[in-house]
Amino acid sequence: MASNPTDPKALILHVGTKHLSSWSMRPFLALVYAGAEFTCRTIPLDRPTTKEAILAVNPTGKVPVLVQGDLVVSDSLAICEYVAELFPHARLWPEKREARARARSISAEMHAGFAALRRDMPMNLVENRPGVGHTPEALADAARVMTIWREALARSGGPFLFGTFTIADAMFAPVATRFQTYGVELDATCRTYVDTVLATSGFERWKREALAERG
Ligand SMILES: N[C@@H](CCC(=O)N[C@@H](CS)C(=O)NCC(=O)O)C(=O)O
Repeated sequence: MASNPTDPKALILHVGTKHLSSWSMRPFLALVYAGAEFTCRTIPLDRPTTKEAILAVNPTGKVPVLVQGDLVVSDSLAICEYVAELFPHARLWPEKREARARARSISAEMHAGFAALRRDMPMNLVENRPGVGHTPEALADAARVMTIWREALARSGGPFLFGTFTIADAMFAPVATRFQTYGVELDATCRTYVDTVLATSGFERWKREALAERG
């Protein structure tokens, strides 16, 4: 739901082109899952005006950025953390301390790593490219992701990594889309998990808006 952007407490999430911006998708999913009212504004990526447009809302020059009055929260994971604090009822981190530590640990690993997977299979929601980008480095990253998923799902019993949807699922959602569009081979557990993430209302809404943006 859109908030009234003139309200000083209104949340405005600035994102990059939706079918391409994997970093932007993550806080969007967290906000939707939390039931937040927010306005989402897209800054088109890869244009001569992109940098200037982003710098007008975020001095780091990156999207996503969440703006609430004079508060500017930059970076996908930091925004997810803020959303978790704003909407504690949504339990965007697991309730149990150990599970929370595990969820934060794999979210940080996702945030800081997997460069080859990002480089060789960049997120693109509107192009199916099975077999493309299957370099040894990217497949090694994919194998590590699947190990993370299998371990978390075995411990929690699913359907999400820590039972219910958490920030960890938001962080890995763009990888789920890549596995689908690039045709990465998955076992039954990972296939079910990918299908679960892609069936969330947050992802469906992001994809719908991504397609609408393309016209
Ligand atoms: N670590 C940042 C990465 C953000 C990022 O790289 N965003 C890209 C779009 S997905 C961006 O702003 N690109 C525009 C640019 O660098 O000019 C995060 O987690 O939010």
